[in-house]
Amino acid sequence: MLIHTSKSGFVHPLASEITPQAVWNERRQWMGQAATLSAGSVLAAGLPGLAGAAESLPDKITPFKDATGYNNFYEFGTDKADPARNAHSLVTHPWRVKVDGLVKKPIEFALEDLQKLAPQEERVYRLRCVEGWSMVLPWQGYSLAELIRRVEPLGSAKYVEFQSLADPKTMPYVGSRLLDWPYVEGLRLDEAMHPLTLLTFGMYGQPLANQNGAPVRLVVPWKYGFKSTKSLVRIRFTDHQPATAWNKAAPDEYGFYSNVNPEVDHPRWSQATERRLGEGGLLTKKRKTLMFNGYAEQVASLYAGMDLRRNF
Ligand SMILES: Nc1nc2c(c(=O)[nH]1)N[C@H]1C(S)=C(S)[C@@H](COP(=O)(O)O)O[C@H]1N2
Ligand SMILES: [Mo]
Repeated sequence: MLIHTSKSGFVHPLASEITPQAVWNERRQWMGQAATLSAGSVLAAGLPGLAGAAESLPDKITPFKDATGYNNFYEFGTDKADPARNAHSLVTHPWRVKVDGLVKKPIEFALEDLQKLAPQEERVYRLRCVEGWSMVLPWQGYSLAELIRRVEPLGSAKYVEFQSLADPKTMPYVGSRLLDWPYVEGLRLDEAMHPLTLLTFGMYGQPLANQNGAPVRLVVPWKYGFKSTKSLVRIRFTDHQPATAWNKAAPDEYGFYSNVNPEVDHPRWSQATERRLGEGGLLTKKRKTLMFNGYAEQVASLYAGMDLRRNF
């Protein structure tokens, strides 16, 4: 079985087809054990460079009901239960995604064609919300780099902007003054090209639930959750840093980079620890937040020489 477990994250490719739920559940149990075991054996081996690992518990997949019942999707309300309650109104068929800006081959995809652009695989990623909770989800998709290579960015393209749908008829809070709509996020081109950056169509062996950003979203696992734009309709290549929704709303609180960093606090709270969804209640011991959410080995080099306190 092709499972590759690294010290700080785990990614395991599988057949391109989305697995039926029953088979998936069975395999999931096995995977959970494998993930736990390997975290244990790394500790037993006493490998260097793992400071703090002893205090971090092994990851388990977050229960489906937590992943689909506790969400941020402000287009559908600000309470964590609002997206699950309200996102049934989102219409995900037909769906188109435009890819344009500074590229040689701009294109508009029908969702079905975008889904088939590259083989999809399952990736188990941690996602850490800037508000202090986290989860571990089995996503399905392919590296965004697959798409980027096909549109051939021009030499002048330095950033990528991601736009969510903003349809006031189906998204009750679009038009409210919560944020400047549409929801926009951005990455540097090299961040967008990083193999961990996932163009995501499914989770738990199923198409994405509406509240999780159906029918296609981004997942950038080493950054705070708000960088992972839901319900994407446009991907645009630019020569300047995109003005992002949260950065515009509160520039001192939500920086453009927003890499998970336990040493750089949010102005209103510490980022040193997190609560894992599905792991008991408010009295359960918190987990240590890991640098780059545990993906430092893969992504730290993207930020070599950068002051991560200034570029928060
Ligand atoms: N369009 C859009 N995308 C969004 C958000 C949002 O409000 N609107 N919330 C973000 C935040 S703050 C987080 S933590 C994650 C949550 O993803 P999940 O609900 O699948 O856990 O989605 C991100 N993507
Ligand atoms: Mo978040």
